[in-house]
Amino acid sequence: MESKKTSKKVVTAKDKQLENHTVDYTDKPMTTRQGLKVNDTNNSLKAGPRGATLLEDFLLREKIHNFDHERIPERIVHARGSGAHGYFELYESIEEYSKAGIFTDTSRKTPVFARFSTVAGSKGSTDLARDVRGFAVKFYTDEGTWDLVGNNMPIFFIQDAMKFPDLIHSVKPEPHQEIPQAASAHDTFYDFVSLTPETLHNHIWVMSDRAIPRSLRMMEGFGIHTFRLINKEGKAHFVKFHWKPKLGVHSVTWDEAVKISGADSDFHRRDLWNAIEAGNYPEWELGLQIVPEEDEHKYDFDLLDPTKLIPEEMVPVKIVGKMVLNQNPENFFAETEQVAFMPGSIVPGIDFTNDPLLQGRLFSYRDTQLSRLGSHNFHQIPINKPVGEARNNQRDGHMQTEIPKGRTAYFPNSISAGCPYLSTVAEGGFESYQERIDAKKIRTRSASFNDHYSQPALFYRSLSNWEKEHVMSAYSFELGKCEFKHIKERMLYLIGQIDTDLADKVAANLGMKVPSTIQEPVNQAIGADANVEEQQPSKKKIYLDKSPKLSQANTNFDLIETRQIAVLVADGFHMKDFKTMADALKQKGAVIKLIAPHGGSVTCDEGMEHKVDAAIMTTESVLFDALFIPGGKKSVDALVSKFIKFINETYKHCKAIAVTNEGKQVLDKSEIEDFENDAALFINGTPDDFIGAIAKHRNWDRREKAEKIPA
Ligand code: HDE
Repeated sequence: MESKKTSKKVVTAKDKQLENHTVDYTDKPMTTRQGLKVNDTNNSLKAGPRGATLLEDFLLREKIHNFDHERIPERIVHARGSGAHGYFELYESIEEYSKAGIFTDTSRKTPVFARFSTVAGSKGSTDLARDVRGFAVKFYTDEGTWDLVGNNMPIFFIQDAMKFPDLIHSVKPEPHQEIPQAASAHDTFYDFVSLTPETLHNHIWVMSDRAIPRSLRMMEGFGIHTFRLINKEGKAHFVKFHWKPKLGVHSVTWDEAVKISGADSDFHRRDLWNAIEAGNYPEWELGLQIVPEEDEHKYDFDLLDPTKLIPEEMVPVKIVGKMVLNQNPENFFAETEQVAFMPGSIVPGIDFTNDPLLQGRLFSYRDTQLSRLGSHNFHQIPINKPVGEARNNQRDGHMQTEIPKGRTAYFPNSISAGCPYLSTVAEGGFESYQERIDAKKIRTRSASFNDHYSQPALFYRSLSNWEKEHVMSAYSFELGKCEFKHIKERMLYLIGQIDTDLADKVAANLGMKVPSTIQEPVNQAIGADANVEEQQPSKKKIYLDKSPKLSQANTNFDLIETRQIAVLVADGFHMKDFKTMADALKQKGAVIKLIAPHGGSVTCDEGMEHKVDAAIMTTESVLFDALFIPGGKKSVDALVSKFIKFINETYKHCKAIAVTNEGKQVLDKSEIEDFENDAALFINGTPDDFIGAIAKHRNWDRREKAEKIPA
């Protein structure tokens, strides 16, 4: 991972462009919006000190008028998000597949802006909702802007854009009472899901740990749809896009998610911001799954069906480059809020397929910007501007900020010598891929889209035991929050189609039985005249026993960079113990936080003062990855009474714990019983042991004992 210490910050063409739009008020007098210097912004103009305010007060009117209009509509989905700038660089040219500059020119550092988001919640909702995460990247390429607007899960809930409003209406707060916020655990969502079995695959991912990431920097990203890459000869290959995080894919437990939502609902936003400010720039590698056009029908699933992934064991992911996020936005609203992603923004060398979900998205994103940003000139907002100039005859409208020269705004023209002029394909003009089409116009769903059970079952089979347990608990929690028995029954039936053992366990938690059949056809997501029998989900197939790449148990476990280590200290803590451990952790890039019974500072046994990062009353164990308690009798005595919950919880969430010397006495007072046989609990252990356990993220072998801890 690059860091400020080892690398110079890369300044991209987009950085320079944004600088021209950035305003800095340092050492400057306040003015009105018209540039008039202001001498009082605290008192309105009145008829006498206690008299009525005068209509004449243009200063009051301007200030209040602006305030009245500060808000814009939040995104209908993905309202809650956090963004950052950075760049993308290519490792080696893949010109045999794509002619895009971004995929052929290894000397470029293409500027990017990435925005990560939850889907269902409002702008101010918690970061830790159980939800899909958006993973949208805007590449400001020399040939125009390319937006790869993906998610942190490789598949989607529905197969056709026509169903998107239904899906979103079902998961959003119920319309009569606007409850619940940022949560799928309610009846309308499960009513829809249980009647629409194509949702099952994405849904089981949402029940998995993927839906509660430890950090936005520790999740994968996926373009989901099958796209096309086009080379210079016009030859196409199908492609699926993957983002692989350097730090691996890691999650928190549901119990932590619930508590983090209370302790710091900006947890992910803060984590991304802090990492970048500290120079720990997050990185993802871009990978491609490439399928020759000739192989389109070779698979047991349809490549155009967005509810299906291509297992990496069938088509490996070819890593082609990396994205580094190295700069926080200057202003949240101007950049993160106003950024407008559109899957329709592509560049020569990349093209669409007929995936019916993708096709619908091509319309929606441009359209929604109008109600969000208020003008079709939204591409002129600095964050949305391409790095090259945008030049055409599209004119006027609200908030035109450019002054196009000349007397023509049409094409063809002779008055302006045909400018702006067209480019041939050889000159970089965009040409759509010439796909051969020979079909009847028809409103239906392809029968090749009918397999809704095989891939959720593959996903579940591929998980480790601890992941499976989390999935089972998530289903139980979510369905336990539903009121309608018939909805829960339908869901149990469908879960049973994925895995009978899973369904039985969830049913037991609900105090119900898995029905052997259900009355109504489970697929209402078809037309009134459709052949219901033909369109029922097809039987589960097993074309791959397991796909190990789908399990987080097989992610990277070798880094502890940016991991947050809570060190519990009070006056008199043992400096030598502390320094040995802290130096080793810092050397590996971990972040040390001193947590004390009070704020201010504490004095170690060598008489030095140390600034406290957080007092116990302002923090919680769930905000940290691991815990260290150095020795020092006086310190430990002061900790014992105040930190028991912190320690119990750290243990309960299966995190690494190290104590040295008298530090053990704090553990003795906790609910932890078995110190000896725990691979992530160290009494006077070496820093290397502790570091190894932190890198493993969690000691899931502890989970049975951990569950008994009352925290
Ligand atoms: Fe989106 N989606 N979506 N979506 N989506 C939006 O566009 C939509 C879908 C995704 O950080 C909206 O600017 C339709 C799949 C992300 O600004 C809207 C359909 C995937 C973001 C919209 C889908 C996504 C959005 C709302 C079904 C993963 C946040 C605000 C046809 C591949 C981008 C906006 C950001 C945002 C529509 C399905 C990802 C309304 C109609 C599949 C990451 O246009």
